[in-house]
Amino acid sequence: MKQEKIEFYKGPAGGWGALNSVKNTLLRQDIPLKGAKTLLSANQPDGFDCPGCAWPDRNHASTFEFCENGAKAVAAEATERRAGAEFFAQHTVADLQTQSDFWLEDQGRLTQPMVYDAPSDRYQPIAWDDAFALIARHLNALPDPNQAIFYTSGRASNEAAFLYQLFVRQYGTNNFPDCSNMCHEPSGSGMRPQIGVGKGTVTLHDFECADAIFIFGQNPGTNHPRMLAELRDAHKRGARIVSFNPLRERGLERFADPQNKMEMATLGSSPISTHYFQLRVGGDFAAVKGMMKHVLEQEDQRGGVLDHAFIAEHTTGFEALAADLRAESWALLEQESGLTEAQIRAAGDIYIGAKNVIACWGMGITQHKYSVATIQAIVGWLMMRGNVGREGAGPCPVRGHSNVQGDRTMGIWEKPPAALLDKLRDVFGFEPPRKPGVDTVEAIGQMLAGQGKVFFALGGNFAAATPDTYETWKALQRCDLTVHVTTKLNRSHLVHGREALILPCLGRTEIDMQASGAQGVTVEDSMSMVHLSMGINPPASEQLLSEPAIVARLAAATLEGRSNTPWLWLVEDYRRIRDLIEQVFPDFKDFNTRVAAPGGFRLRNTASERVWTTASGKASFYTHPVPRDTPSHLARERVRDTVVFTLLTTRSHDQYNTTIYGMDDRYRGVYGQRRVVFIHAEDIRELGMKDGDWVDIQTLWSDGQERRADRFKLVAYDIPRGNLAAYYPETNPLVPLTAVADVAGTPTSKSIPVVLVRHVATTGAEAGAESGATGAAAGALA
Ligand SMILES: Nc1nc2c(c(=O)[nH]1)N[C@H]1C(S)=C(S)[C@@H](COP(=O)(O)OP(=O)(O)OC[C@H]3O[C@@H](n4cnc5c(=O)[nH]c(N)nc54)[C@H](O)[C@@H]3O)O[C@H]1N2
Ligand SMILES: Nc1nc2c(c(=O)[nH]1)N[C@H]1C(S)=C(S)[C@@H](COP(=O)(O)OP(=O)(O)OC[C@H]3O[C@@H](n4cnc5c(=O)[nH]c(N)nc54)[C@H](O)[C@@H]3O)O[C@H]1N2
Ligand SMILES: [Mo]
Repeated sequence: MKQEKIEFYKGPAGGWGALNSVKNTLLRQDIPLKGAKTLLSANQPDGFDCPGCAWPDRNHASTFEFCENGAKAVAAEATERRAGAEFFAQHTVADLQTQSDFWLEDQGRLTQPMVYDAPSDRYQPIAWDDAFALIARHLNALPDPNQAIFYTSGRASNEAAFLYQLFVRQYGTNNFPDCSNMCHEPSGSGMRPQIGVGKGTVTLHDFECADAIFIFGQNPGTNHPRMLAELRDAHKRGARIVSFNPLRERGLERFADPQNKMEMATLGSSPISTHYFQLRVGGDFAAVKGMMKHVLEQEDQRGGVLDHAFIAEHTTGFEALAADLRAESWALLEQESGLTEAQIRAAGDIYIGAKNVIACWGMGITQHKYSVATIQAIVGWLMMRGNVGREGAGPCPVRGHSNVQGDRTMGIWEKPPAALLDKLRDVFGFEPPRKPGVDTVEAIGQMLAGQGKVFFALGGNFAAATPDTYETWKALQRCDLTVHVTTKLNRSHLVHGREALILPCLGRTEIDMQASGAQGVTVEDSMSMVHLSMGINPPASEQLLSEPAIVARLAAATLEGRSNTPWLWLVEDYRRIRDLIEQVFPDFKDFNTRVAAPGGFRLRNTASERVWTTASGKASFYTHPVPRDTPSHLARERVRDTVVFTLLTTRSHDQYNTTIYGMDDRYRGVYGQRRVVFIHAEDIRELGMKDGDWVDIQTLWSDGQERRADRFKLVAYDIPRGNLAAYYPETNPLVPLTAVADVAGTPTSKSIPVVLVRHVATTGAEAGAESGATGAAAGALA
């Protein structure tokens, strides 16, 4: 294992550091040559869509767009390593539970379907048909289809997702928790009633025309590296790039483009942010409200600031908002945002000085109790100067998983609109269930209550990604059957129901051969561009099935004699699935033809045309009070005679959600370790501790239940006082199931009230726990 160290990173984001890191990743996966070929195909006209993030690429036609973390995502899938039947014969599940999340995925690609055998506590091979029969038997034995839960992770293609929702609704439930519930759900919940669409309205072209780009709570250098090139270009044009983030993220500061020979040769780099506001965790609502107040005051003083024509013609609610803003106190806004009035006014002046403004946001905005209100404030702030539905301007929630937006478009939605259900009824001739289903957090509650009997996951890592880890594990273990469609071994396969299946599938980089030939699938990126993705590598094993094939065969087995959908015929040629998608969703008119064009096509986005499909037919300004009961508010108060901190959980540079690629977080200067907690130097002193000391983190929550994550190293960091940051998923045991965003139900993983206690070493073998993630705690359950 690499040496642990903490060392300030002097380089820019990207640059040689990125190239070096990719080289090491390929070597680790034993794939120097094939890896390189695979990488060249990502986001190319005839290649596959990068399984990394949902940031769009330029027409799928540019020269090779290098992206370090995209390369890591591809390499993880194209690895030469395999975890087949022999691997499972060698290890009991109890054995595997003691391994780290990093180790589990590092065993390589799964090669054949496996079923859990209780007497030997091992997974054993099972034939595909037997696996489908087993699931069908369980599903058909349930007294109520709502006792089955169907999770989706956002890598699933449109074709897989469409078939899946159709199957599950024919089976009889809307129980569709998905990763989006933990991610951008508040963006949809906030914007849909407000402007009629739950997606961003901007395109890459708008980025070329923006005069100011505000980035709230997002770390593109790690999570959407291709966005940096866009920001760098905007900066060069003279656009203002304004970041709001409690941490000083390297990718928001400087960037060297690995594509730029000059920058690489001279070790040059370009600045990204022109302004950086280091607000406190959860302070965005107050900061945005402050900017709105400033805009209004400027209008009152000198006029010509608001877009009166837009407000009059297109919106409702402005008068109420204006009255509320006028009455708002600067003292409260300062206290809650952690910024000074002068700083907020300065940010407001940048906004006023820019003709076209884009607002981007990520998990730093969505994973809070007041996320929906904050998003509605951001959109309202944009609307004050007509920055919605106009070239160069608009809201841009930057999605995570590469097809999470498409999955929702396809109907992976636990609260489906009646219009979607009516359409499914008309096209497929069945009566879809009308009762809303459960989201991710509700699903855990349902399983805990013994009312969730079958848990099926199309991808993802439910056991590690969700909050309140040990409660979630109990929930999964109460099921009669847990099933995971997956590419690699992960925690969720080891925390299983009475019976359990692992169903290995093709990855997006692989050739998907069906009766009519090699198939492409479609995905929708963060800017509503829909395009084809064709795998180019031979499958990791001959026994893998594609996700659409798995869903179709499961549907045929479960609904035998009850469904008139020709499941098996559909997967012979995915164009047939796309024809059905077109029948259900009019926006996909001429789907097969349009998606064949290079770069695909953009789905209609009514808000970007200033057509408001809302209840009032207009866009709405909402008035929300500044929250006073956030953990930040508690911060720096003393409870049990110690300081209460607000903990945010985030991603390191070497991970993809629960998939840990390595133990470094280069841009934050952390090497060879993950159990660190970033903290202000003065706070360390106040605790009577020193940099590098070990602490246990404990949650303060009203239910009095103990929640803790032990043995984290204090790292003095440039972070506001009273705030802490640590990596997910290690910190998920700290997030209470009941800590969710208003309206959206998203776990508040960016604001957990915690206290720090000095760690007392108990065993000499603790170093083993260092290797990452929830693995170390697995024993706690047994
Ligand atoms: N390489 C890689 N790429 C990924 C992923 C990955 O894990 N690895 N995950 C994918 C997924 S599913 C998603 S959703 C996205 C996630 O991408 P991001 O949205 O960037 O998610 P996080 O890493 O959680 O980082 C959130 C940022 O918000 C800041 N922040 C935290 N709290 C606050 C706050 O209260 N206010 C403000 N203003 N900022 C705050 C943090 O300091 C951090 O910079 O990335 C996607 N792309
Ligand atoms: N504390 C805390 N918790 C969080 C977050 C946070 O910031 N803080 N972020 C939340 C967010 S934004 C998200 S999106 C969720 C992520 O939640 P999930 O989407 O459930 O988790 P992932 O880690 O992305 O899933 C990784 C697994 O997907 C499987 N996989 C990979 N590729 C494929 C494929 O092509 N097909 C199939 N079937 N399986 C595949 C692999 O087995 C891999 O182990 O986590 C959430 N949880
Ligand atoms: Mo996400």
